[in-house]
Amino acid sequence: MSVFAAEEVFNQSNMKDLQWKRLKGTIERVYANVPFYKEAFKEHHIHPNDIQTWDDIKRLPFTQKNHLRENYPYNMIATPVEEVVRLHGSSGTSGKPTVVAYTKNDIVNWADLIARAIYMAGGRKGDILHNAYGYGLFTGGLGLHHGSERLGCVTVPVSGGNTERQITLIQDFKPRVICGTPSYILNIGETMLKMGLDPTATSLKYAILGAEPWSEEMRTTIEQLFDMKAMDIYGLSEVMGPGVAMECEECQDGLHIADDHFYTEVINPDTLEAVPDGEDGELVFTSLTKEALPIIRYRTGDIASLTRGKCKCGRTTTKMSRVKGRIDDMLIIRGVNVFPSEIERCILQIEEIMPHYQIHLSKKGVMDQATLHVEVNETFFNTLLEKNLEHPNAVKIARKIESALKTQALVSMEVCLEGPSSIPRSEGKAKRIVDNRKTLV
Ligand code: DLL
Repeated sequence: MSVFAAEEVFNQSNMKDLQWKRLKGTIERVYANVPFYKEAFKEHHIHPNDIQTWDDIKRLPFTQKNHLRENYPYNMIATPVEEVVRLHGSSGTSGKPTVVAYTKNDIVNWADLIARAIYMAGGRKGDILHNAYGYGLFTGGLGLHHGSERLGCVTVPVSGGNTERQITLIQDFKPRVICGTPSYILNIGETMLKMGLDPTATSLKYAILGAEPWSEEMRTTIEQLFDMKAMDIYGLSEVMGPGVAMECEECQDGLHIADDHFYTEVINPDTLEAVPDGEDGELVFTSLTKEALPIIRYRTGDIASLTRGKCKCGRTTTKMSRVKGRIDDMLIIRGVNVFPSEIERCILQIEEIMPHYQIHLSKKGVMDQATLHVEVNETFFNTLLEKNLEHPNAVKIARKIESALKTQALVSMEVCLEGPSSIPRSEGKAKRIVDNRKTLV
C-alpha cells in the first residue's frame, strides 16, 4: 500500500503513542547535537529526562525566527552538514535569510506528506498537475513537486510568472490539478479573461492554494472564476515547508495537521500560555521526524485555532482553522485590531470592486493612518464612472466600502478607488501592506 493511502487509514488511537516516541527522540537529539538547544534547555532548567508527561512540554523553550537568523547558516543543524542533501530559505524582510536544511529522509518524509496533501485535495495518480509555486529557495515549488511525483502525478514544473505561457500550458497539457498562491491563480484567471479565454472551460478541477492568508470570499471568487474546487494548504519553511496541514476536498472546512510529523500548540502570544481549542492564538509547532533541522516549539507568528474530533471526511487528525493572518501583519487602526484578510472579506462582497487591494500605511502627525486602495471593475469604470474616478458614483462606492468595513470588520478606514489593472498583480505571495511610515517621518 502506498504511504499516503496507509496514512489515510492510520489508526488515530496509536497516534499519541507515536507522537510521544518521536517527540522524546527529537528532544534528545536536539539536546545532544544542537548547542543552541542545549543552552536554551539549561537556561530553562530542563533536561530531556525531565519530559515525562504531555504537560512537561510547556516547560521547553520556544524557538523563534531570530534564533535561526542568529545561527545562520548551519548552527541549528542537528546532523553533520555532509548528511544534508538540500537547503531552502526564506529571504524575510530584514537582512539575512533563514536557512533550513533537509536530509535524504527529510525529503522522503516531506514528499510523502505532500503526496498525502494532494490526495486529500482530490488529486490522484496519473493526474496532470500544474505547479505554479515558485521554484528556488522558496519551499513551495520543489515541495509540491516532489510530493506530486511521489503520488504519481504527471508533474508540470512551471514555477511562477510568465503568465501567458502558463495559460498556453494549461490549455495544451490539460491539467486536472493546479497549485499556486491564491493571488497568483486569480491573476492567471483574470489574464485568461483579458485574452478572451474562458477559465471555466479549462480542464482544471482542483486547486491547492496557500503560502499567504486568504479568505472564504477569495475561495468563492477563484472557484467561480475557474469552476473548480480550491483547497487550502499550509506550511512554513522553518517547520518543513508546505504540507504541515491540508484541507480535505470533502469538507473544505479547516486543515488536517499531519500529527505524525508535527506536535501542535496554540498559545496566547502575549502571555505565552496555551489557549483552549476553538480559540484563536499563535500556532506553535514541534517537529517529530525531522533529522537535519528538528525544531522545538517554533512560534510561527500565524494566528489560527485548533479543533479535534472526527472530520466529516472520516479523518481524525487535529485540525487548524484557516490562518487569519500573521501577528506582524495585524493592523491597529484607531485602537481596533484587524488583519488584511478581514478587509479582503469585506471588499470581495462588493460587486463593483475587483479582488485586488493594498493597504497603505502612513503617518499623520503622531498618528498612524491606513488607506485602503481597491480596484473598480472594468465595466463599472467604463459605464457608471465614465472612466472618471472623481465621478459622484465613485464617491458612493467608496462610502459603501467604508461602511462595510465599519460594520463587518469594525474599522474606520479611508478608501481610495483605483482604475482597472492599477494594483500590482502577484506572481507569488501578494503584497497586501505598503508601509510608508518610515520613509515619511
Ligand atoms: O509559504 C510554504 C508554503 C508553500 C505553504 C506553498 C503553502 C504552499 P514560507 O515562505 O516560509 O513558507 O512562509 C510561511 O506563509 O508562516 C504563513 O504566514 C504563510 N502561509 C503559508 N501557508 C499559508 C496559508 C511557505 N495556507 C508563512 N494561509 C507562514 C495563510 C499561509 N498563510
